[in-house]
Amino acid sequence: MGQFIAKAYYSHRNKRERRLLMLGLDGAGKTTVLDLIKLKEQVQIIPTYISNIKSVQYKNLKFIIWDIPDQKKNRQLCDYYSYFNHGLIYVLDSTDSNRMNDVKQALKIIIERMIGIPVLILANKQDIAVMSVSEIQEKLQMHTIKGIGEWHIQRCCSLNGEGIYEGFSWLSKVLNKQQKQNGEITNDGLDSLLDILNNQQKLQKCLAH
Ligand code: G3D
Ligand code: MG
Repeated sequence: MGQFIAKAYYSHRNKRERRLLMLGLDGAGKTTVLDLIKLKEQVQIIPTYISNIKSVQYKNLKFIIWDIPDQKKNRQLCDYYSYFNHGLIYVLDSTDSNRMNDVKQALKIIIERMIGIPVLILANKQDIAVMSVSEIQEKLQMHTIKGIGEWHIQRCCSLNGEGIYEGFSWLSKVLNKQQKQNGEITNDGLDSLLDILNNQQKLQKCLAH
């Protein structure tokens, strides 16, 4: 089955593909963000049997996004992150000031593992927010994280789409700029993806705990 999945994946691959992780605490709005883009951009779900990996076309880029359900419960999944190393979309709930320390910790852990990765922070639920972007910026202290690359905090509301496209636009610009500087991205890390595909049981076990 692994071979079949890999074949299906290859057929969807193109040169401008970028593999992104989408993280955030439970309830932050990750799935809502992806559903919104899916509706507007006619998403094509990769025919793999891994849940929550979606392919989203955005302008000249194809994003392969892995929406990980609950990072806190799934620390073992960190082993699988390396394939999705072109960018990080971190969704946070702008109404949840009590958990900003958890967010700060989670960002630190992931960014220190993935030095220099561009980070788009979606400050979601701005329709009912209790924190503004400048307050969020103050709480997160992003510049103090070791190995931080380019980052941006985007205010947004994934219920009505406000700010989501501006955020993706920022990320596209950074990724296109990096491509100009570093040349076309090669298929590095493909082995890691195949590992993921071939270790379904192990992955499901991680997700279940
Ligand atoms: P997750 O995938 O990060 O766990 P979800 O989060 O996408 O499932 O969203 C959790 C809840 O937050 C959902 O409500 C969803 O509708 C809501 N939500 C997501 N984005 C926004 C937003 O921008 N504004 C507001 N007001 N709510 C939002 P339910 O009621 O289904 O739990
Ligand atoms: Mg979800």
